[in-house]
Amino acid sequence: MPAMNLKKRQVMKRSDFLKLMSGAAAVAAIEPAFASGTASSVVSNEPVEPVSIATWRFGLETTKLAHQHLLQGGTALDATEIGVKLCEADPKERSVGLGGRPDRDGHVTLDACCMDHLGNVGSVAGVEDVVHVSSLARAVMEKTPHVMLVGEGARQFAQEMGFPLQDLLVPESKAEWEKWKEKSDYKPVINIENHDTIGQLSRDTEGRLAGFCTTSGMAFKMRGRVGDSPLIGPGLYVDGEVGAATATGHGEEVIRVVGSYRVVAEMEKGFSPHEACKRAVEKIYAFFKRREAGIQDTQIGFIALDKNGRVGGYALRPGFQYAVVRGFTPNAEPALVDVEALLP
Ligand code: SD4
Repeated sequence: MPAMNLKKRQVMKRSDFLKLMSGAAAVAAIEPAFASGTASSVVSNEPVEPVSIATWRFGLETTKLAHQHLLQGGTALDATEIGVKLCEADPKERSVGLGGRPDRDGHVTLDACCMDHLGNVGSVAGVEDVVHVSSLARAVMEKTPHVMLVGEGARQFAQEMGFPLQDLLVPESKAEWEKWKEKSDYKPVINIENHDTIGQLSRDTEGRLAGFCTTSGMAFKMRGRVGDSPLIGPGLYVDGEVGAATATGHGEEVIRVVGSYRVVAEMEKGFSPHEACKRAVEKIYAFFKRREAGIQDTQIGFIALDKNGRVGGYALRPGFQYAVVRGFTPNAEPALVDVEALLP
């Protein structure tokens, strides 16, 4: 990282930072990293300001949890995984993990991926019976020679890795599906049906970036349909030397422009996270116009975090929000940000 960027960074003395840590275990957890200076892109011993950002209102809880972990010296990858798992385990969140809405045949199938600052990636798609598909994606990344497993093979891998298997269809989602079957009308409802994918990005105290994206995808999708969320490039992208981005909304449109990668590429050109997200949304809109496709049922939102800790977001339509928390204050409360939109 150029020295100039370091000056801009909000830093605190290492001794002060360690005082914030609770006990020897926490100190031990961060001490080796400070001592060895293993993070390739960090040239200072000062801790970097930790930041976590996540899509939608439930990000208030997931970023808070991640931030607490970051303050204890946790890695961006661990902290982000801990955050999104909270959402996956909540049966009231109807588009992520347990309680996710099923496909048109009544099967809940989950998609997830993760990426770290070094370019390690893992992904799973169309997985049944596994709540924590984020952790399964990470297991693909860390324990296999591959980067993506799908369907029955991913479920089998989960079983081999000791992930508990359980039915993910909760009565409320089943009832919604049965009601939907009366008409079988596939029509996403902006900011209601499509609002629950969680994409979360974090920067840890060594300046490392990581991200996760996890979802049950579009409600009542065709069996076998895969959206953007498990795809490295469209749903999530992290470049440890530039920044990270993730997407929510209508996956088919995000895939078309390789959305999250596009956001990171725009940041690499020098655009702020906000501007980079805006440019990706504008590209999606341009593709709609080019194809003369109907846009009325579509919502897309991007969030981004750059290497210097700046954050931003942008959406196709109003209603998208993200949660963000930063700094060295223990138990800091995340803020909820209403995102600017391209269309009224
Ligand atoms: C998908 N992008 O499967 C997901 C859905 C989503 O907020 O993000 N909903 O297309």
